[in-house]
Amino acid sequence: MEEMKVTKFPEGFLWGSASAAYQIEGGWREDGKGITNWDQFVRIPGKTYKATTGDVAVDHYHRYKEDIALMAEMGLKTYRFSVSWARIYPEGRGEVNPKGIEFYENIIDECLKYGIEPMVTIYHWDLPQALVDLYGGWESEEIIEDYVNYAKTLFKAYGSKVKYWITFNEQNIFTSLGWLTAQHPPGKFDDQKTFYQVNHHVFMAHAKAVLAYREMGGTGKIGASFAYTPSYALDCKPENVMSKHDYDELKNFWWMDVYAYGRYPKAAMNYLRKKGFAPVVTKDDQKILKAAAAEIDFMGVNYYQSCVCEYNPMDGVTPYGTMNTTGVKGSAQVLGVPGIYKNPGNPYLMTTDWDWSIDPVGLRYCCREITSRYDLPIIISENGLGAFDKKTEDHKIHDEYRIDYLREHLKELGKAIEEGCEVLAYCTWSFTDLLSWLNGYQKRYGFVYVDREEEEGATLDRYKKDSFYWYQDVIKQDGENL
Ligand code: BGP
Repeated sequence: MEEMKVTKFPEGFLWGSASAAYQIEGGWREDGKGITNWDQFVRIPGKTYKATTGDVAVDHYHRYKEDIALMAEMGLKTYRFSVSWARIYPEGRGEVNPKGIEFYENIIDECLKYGIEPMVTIYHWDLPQALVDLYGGWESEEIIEDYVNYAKTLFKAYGSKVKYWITFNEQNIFTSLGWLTAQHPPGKFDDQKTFYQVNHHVFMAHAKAVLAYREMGGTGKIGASFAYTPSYALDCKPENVMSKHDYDELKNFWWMDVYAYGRYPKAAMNYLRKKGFAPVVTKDDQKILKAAAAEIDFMGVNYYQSCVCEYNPMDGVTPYGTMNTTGVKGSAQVLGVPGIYKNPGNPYLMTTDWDWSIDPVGLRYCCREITSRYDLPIIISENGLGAFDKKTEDHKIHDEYRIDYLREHLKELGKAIEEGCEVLAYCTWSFTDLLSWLNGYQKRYGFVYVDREEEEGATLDRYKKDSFYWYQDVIKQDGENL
């Protein structure tokens, strides 16, 4: 298609940034908060980089005013954050903890004070451990009711102030790492049958929460955030093109089709039936998924990288191998599913120190695919660069690589908008530096540097990086200076 010039982003475009409770808050046992699955998991030796935990994180629990003041100084239009279920319901169900309700109320009010639109993620991976002990967490369909009850509590408490709701963050990631690769709680390995059933429970929880929101009169926007890794066929060899198609059905449309259409992709479902991994889906479930799909207002996209698909023979690579959690470039392995696809590197793209490909066009591809396949508005709920940042002696952080990364992605997003995609918001990951689940504190994403290492004890002071001033200017000029 003809090259388009990036013009102004739409009126009211939400320039934003994002975080998640476990990764920033700390205060892990304060004010009645219950223990979560992550509080337990990080204590298992070898699970996280240098045994890092979110016990203190970047102490946002006590410094939220300072952090939100920095957002206001930057001119942020929206701040996406998550609520920790265990602060609201320490046991996952039962008695509400008023201190938990109050904490997020304060955050929301603080945002509104500066004209920053709060965007709330209801579930960003930290689950009350009590529900795991009680019935196995997401493995039991009992959790659907508890999740919906928790979501309704948030709608009731904050519904008049919050207009953007994200039911789940990256369902595809937390379930894959939880039940296939054992890297997230509950640390199960290659349990495909449970993986698909767990996903079905999450879909039902999402759908019932969306319907509950509408029943309660919610007039804001609601949807889920999907970790979208778009794919390119290695070349025009037909079996490689088919491997891309299979990849998309199994790794992308499996989630997005359910959110947007309320049904699973057919070929993928047939494949899983043959394998004996397909979830149990009742007629009633189908109705509920369809009803909820008609009610979602956007597709949330977390975009970091694209991938390449090549046919993978039956004796080829498996989905399990070393992941780069150290920042030592080149330590990740090529993975795939025998008989279907594998994901070799892309020779046309550079990679980050954690071996993630850097592909601004991939972001545009995501938007175009969603627009043509689902015709839904889009919220880019995460996009950013994890890097080693260095603070100079005079407290400056010259992260021009992050500016380059974000600028190039925003240019492509601008083109997608020009081409007809309706994009409501763009949230960078992340505002302050924070804990990377498996990669410790050394993998930094923020506009604001936080003085802390893997070990506790540093000042936790905040310093604005060069990218802070750059994004401030982008917002001021509504993207015209990109
Ligand atoms: C997404 C998560 C975020 C964040 C981000 C960066 O998958 O939603 O919580 O962690 O990825 O990933 P990482 O910290 O692994 O670099």
